[in-house]
Amino acid sequence: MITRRSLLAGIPAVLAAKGAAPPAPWGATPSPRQLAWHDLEFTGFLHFTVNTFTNKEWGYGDESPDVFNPEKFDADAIIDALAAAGMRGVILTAKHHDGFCLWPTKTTDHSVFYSKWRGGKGDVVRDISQAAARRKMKFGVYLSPWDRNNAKYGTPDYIKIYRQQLTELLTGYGPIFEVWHDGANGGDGYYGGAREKRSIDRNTYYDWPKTWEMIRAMQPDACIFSDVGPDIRWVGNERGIAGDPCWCAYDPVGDNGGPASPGNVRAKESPTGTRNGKLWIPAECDVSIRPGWFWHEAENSRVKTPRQLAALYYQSAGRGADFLLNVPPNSQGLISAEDTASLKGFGDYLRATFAQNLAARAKTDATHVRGNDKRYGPANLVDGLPDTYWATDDRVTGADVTFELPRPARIQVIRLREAIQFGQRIDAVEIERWEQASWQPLANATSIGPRRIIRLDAPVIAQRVRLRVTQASASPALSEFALFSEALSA
Ligand code: FUL
Ligand code: CA
Repeated sequence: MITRRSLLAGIPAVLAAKGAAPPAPWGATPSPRQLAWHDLEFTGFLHFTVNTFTNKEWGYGDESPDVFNPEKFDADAIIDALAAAGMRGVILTAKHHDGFCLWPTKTTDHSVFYSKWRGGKGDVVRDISQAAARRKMKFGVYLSPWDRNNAKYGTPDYIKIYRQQLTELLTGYGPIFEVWHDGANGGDGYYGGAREKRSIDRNTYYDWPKTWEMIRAMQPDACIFSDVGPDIRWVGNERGIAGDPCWCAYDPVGDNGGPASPGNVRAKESPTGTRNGKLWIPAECDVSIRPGWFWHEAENSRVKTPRQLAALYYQSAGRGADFLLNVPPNSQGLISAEDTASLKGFGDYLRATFAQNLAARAKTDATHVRGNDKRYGPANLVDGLPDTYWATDDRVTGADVTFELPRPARIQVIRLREAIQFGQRIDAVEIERWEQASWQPLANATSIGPRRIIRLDAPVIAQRVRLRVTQASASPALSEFALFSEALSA
């Protein structure tokens, strides 16, 4: 009898398999929850609390809950303003350093429940999470570890309270995509009337590993953000600017060279990450649309313009980080007209610029294709599909792809994406255009990762473009090469 086994016997495994196997992952690789987070690219931050009414950036914790009274609070209007900019997620300060909770928590009387707002029946966390869900935006929470109101702050009892607050937030408001732990910690505060300075040991006080285990159990898909990850790292500045290069791998080190923890990190490495690092902890760029994190009337004329937001987008999302833009609701509980206009202008710019990939119908040709197998061919770079990629054989770490566009095009923005499920493999690329019978340099870049967007100083006209992978730590695997002409509005 002829069996399948006997037919295959003696045929080398590579030939017996259908085509070449995908590349083996190299170095640190993202988890599924991190892959989903990378796809968000641009998210919003809402800083909102008693400070919005007291004109402060850091509340002392002695505010009367009644000062919180956003009479026209409209979660749908807030979410609409963020969605108009193209944001795909939103993170709310459920509790800032003042300790005032925007939901009716059972853990403290410093909350909306004890305010006159909506007769104590209001719940900002509920309303924002539901409005986000209606708009298909992901919802996340910021819960300040430092609590300047709580009498127990500095004792082990406060850690129980903090975890109880997290439990309320992570079990009561649907799916959470990101949990944000601020590094600012300790110092003076109201502390239940003690009005004193309290210092904690940043490495040990919070027992973060245990808290993170609890978050995993309650919301396994949530990414945990802090100065040191474990899923997402702070980029090391509050200006919204990632390093260049910006590696997704990052092995954090404490201020003094010892172990790192939230609030204790050697921040000079945060913008770039660690080439060859063991852990995949990509950067997030948090920055405010205004000078302050909270709304202040005096800053209404200092809202960043669409042009400034576009520059930040290229310096954050364009370097493979996520762009987290803070837009603080005002004391009425709405996004001010200045911010709304700027968000809309920036959203229009993004939509117009990235609407059409000029390379989408290009003819592609590569110097190397993995196993000469079409499944890894260069057409995968321009098919608009995130899961298909061009790859080379394992031993090939330098290769070129040419793109022949149907007609000459005006190009100003170039976007590349690696197939990061296999790690961040590429160290450097060059991009050229064919001009006057030779290849002329157009742009170059180092780290790519989930995204590299290059904005040229001025538009160029080109019909033939060449991508050269000039340095790679492992055979390249890229899922996208796209060309755009920039919208003029920003
Ligand atoms: C900082 C905080 O102290 C600011 O108030 C703000 O929340 C910013 C995002 O993080 O560390
Ligand atoms: Ca593709």
